Amino acid sequence: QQYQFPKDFWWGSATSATQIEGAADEGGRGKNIWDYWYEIEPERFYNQVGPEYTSDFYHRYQEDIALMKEYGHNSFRLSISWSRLIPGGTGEVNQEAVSFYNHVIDELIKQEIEPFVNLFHFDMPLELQEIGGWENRDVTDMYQQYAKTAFELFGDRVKKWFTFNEPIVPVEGGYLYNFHYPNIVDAKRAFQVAYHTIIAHAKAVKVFKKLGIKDGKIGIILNLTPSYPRSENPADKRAAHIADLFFNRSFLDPAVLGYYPQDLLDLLAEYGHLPEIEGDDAALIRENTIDLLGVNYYQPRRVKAKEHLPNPHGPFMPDWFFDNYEMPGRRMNEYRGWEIYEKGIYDIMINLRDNYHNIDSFISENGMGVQNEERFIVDGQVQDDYRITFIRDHLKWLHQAIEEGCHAKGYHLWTTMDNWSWANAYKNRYGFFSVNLETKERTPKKSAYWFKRISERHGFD
Ligand code: BGP
Repeated sequence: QQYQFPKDFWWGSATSATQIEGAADEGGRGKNIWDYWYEIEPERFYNQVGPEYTSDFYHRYQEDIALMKEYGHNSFRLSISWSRLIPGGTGEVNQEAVSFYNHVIDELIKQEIEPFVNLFHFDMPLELQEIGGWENRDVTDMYQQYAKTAFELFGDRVKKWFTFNEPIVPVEGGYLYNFHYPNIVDAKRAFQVAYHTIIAHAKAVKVFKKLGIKDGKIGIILNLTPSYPRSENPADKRAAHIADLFFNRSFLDPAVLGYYPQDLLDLLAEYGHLPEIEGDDAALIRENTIDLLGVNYYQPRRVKAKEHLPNPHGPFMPDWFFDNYEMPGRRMNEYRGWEIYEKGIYDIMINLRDNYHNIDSFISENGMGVQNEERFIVDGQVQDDYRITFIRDHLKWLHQAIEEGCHAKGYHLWTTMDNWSWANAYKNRYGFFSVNLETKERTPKKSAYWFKRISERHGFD
């Protein structure tokens, strides 16, 4: 066949705890910021549906894992809910949570599906947000303790670990652009949050390496958005470079290379926005780089030089330095409003090969959100040919990257079954399996059958 992938390629899908578990008041789980935000501002959530209303993986994990097996998954990403494992974020470990995650992990292994476990997916325990969240450096120590607890409890069976999913998103959402709690607009605080996230990450990597988990790999999952300039003119290129520094390299460089881009530090220093740094931090970051990078890719960023200069008295924002730009003729996922540009996945991989010592990586999220997907149901099944095309076209570019020597090891779709997604709740459906939200019944979409075939054949024509 034309698109042959390696025999040990990881085929699967990705989820996160808050988006699938449900059982928010069960099993001794503490509250996280999403429970709280929904309590105080339900109108921010699409159709006012909150995080307690999910596909109920907490009770249905056996059925879900059986579906993954049946539809060709050899790997699956989930996250641990910090506030379930350690309610309040620090102190006693919740034994009911230990037992739940043990059952899930054992069931996956029994079905020969490798668990990929992430420690933090946007779900800060409420008590820790109340003492400042990632702005408070003490929280990085509490996170390190949480990570250590998880490694010790599950590291005998879980070999692929991730410290964070898309750590730039809580920075953007919570401290710059108003779509995550605590929805503050303050770049100085945003950069402190970003910086402490890297410190927390490095501390977790350090403890992981110290524990010496047999065959264990530690990584981070980043949403990389290639930043394409409108033109080759220097002002457009500089705008794209700065967007890349803020939104990609602020995490990619320290996590993979062990240091921040000097251009980024210079820029922040020039505007008086460097975060507070402690003496040994540089060594901590340098000595604790990752083994494996998860790449979430949905869409690129198109950038042009700023047309209207910002008000120098207004608050400092990353977009002082660039304007987003809608490329004429771009193709859109009209059901979600995001650009579709499959080659972005290849450009990311080539960049990792050439500038990030060809680190082992995989696509940890890629997918197509669709509003009102019920309209595509025929005879009880979602006919998601658009999703099949989307996945296939991205896989073709990933295949090309592998042919050219990139160390891309797998592909996980976002997501397994349709899930609750932050403020968008159930607006955009992404899953291989649709979920009837009343009865919780799962139904494989057409794409699930297609994916089973390609994972069994390790590729397609
Ligand atoms: C990614 C997140 C996921 C999920 C996905 C889809 O950025 O890691 O948690 O939310 O985006 O997002 P949405 O439902 O807003 O389309």
